[in-house]
Amino acid sequence: MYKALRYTVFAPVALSLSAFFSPCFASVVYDESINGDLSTDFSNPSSVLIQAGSNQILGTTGRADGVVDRDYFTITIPQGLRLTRIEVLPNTTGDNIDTPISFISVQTGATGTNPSTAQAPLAASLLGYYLFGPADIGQDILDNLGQSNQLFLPAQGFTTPLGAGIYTFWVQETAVNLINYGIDLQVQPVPVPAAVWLFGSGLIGLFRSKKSGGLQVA
Ligand SMILES: [Ca+2]
Ligand SMILES: [Ca+2]
Repeated sequence: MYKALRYTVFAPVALSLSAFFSPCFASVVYDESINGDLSTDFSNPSSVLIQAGSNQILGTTGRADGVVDRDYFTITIPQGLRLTRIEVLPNTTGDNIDTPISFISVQTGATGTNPSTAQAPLAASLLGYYLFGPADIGQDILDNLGQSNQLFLPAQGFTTPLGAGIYTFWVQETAVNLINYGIDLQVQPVPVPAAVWLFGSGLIGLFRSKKSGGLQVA
């Protein structure tokens, strides 16, 4: 009985506790200066492997020799995890010639939307989009993406966090030069329901009582 309980009750409790108390170490999962340019093809995004905790993506976008470098990548959030925050990293420069903001979007599925699609249906195909830049460094923009259903060209919108599933991101800057960007996709375990916590706490107390010669399990 205790062996089964260890996996059904104690394991998720321990997972949640470790996630709560563990320090948040930065972890770079994709660096274009090392791993190469993220796919510029909306129909074939790069796959980026993510895990619980920090998932930093560092890249460049903008124009190189007059050609826009779009960056598309797909992540898979497994069952039991969820995307809670997207933090803009200090390397983000934005367009330092004009308005210092760049485009980012997220949508469901493993492919992006053809960027030549008319603006309204393009926006409607996205879960959310946002214009980010140096002013957002250290800030969470996942909630901004989620609120883009309120914009003039509305996306679908969503409430944070984003649960298990396959998602494709698109990052783009149309500046005449290349700019740097960095985002940290922060993934956390889905919290254990309160009822399971109470059940687990009760069993732990029961187990201690039994070991001390107190209350016996029938
Ligand atoms: Ca690219
Ligand atoms: Ca790039």
